[in-house]
Amino acid sequence: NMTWTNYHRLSNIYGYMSYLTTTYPNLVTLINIGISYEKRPLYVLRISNSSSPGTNPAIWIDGGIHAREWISPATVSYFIQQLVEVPANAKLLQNVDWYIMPVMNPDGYEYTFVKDRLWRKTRSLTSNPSCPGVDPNRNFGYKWGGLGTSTDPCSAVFKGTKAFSEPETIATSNYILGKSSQIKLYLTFHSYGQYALIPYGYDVVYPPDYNDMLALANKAVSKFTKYKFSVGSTAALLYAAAGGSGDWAKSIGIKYSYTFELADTGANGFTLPASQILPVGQDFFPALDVFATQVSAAT
Ligand code: 0X9
Ligand code: ZN
Repeated sequence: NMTWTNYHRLSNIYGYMSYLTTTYPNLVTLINIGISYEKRPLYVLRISNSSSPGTNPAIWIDGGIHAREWISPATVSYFIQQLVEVPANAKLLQNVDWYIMPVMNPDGYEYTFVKDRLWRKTRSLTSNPSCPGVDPNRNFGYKWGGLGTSTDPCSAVFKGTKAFSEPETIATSNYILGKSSQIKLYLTFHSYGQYALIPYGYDVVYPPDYNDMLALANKAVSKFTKYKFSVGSTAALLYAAAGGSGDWAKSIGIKYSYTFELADTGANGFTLPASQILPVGQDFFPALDVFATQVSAAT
């Protein structure tokens, strides 16, 4: 019941995750890590061929932080399909566990189907009843409230009332923290612009191991044949924005943390035609091999 020729409602994506769990019980585990503001479950899929899952070095992937960026959940669920259902890709599971959350902001995602295609934020009540929602990518707890954030609930980059005010961001961060010694690499998928963004984004500040992070990102994007990505420091290449998940992942000690802005570069923007889901997914997938190789070599 899953395809990559159309964008799917949340129930379809969750249905596919639960189908995989039933069909491949030795490979796939569905983990409910919490509940959204509107009481939808927050699901992570663990893919592991290990007899004791949780012991291999791991890669975390999330999508759907921003509701309108539909290519993100579509691409992340394509990765799931490739990792689980294509036997030729089993080598990517060798000594690596994968934790994949296709839709971090399910309330916002559903809202883009039923009410407002260009909604970005969560759907929580704010101090202004006519302006719901917090920008989840301004709500993570590292340099929260700094540059590129707003205190105005009506803003698209409203930071919330405190770091991790949102059930979606606190559940995600708590889950990742619980696995932080296992998770060696953090990938978060957004659109659009075709960027591979390296921390930090809160300001033009480079981590001490920036060059390691840059080298791996360059190796990954060198696999792409169709879409050309720009690689660099978030704040230098894009703009300064504090409270992003990529900065937070780096701050808790995950050495490799990347924010990918998928296709396109603006022709369609957030409303990328569904005919590009497969091209985007297929072009990106070989980069996951680069990341898996890096993570498994480090141990
Ligand atoms: O502004 C954002 O949250 C991201 N761009 S988007 O168009 N998808 O909204 C970029 C986030 C970059 N990362 C950090 N600022 N840490
Ligand atoms: Zn985004």
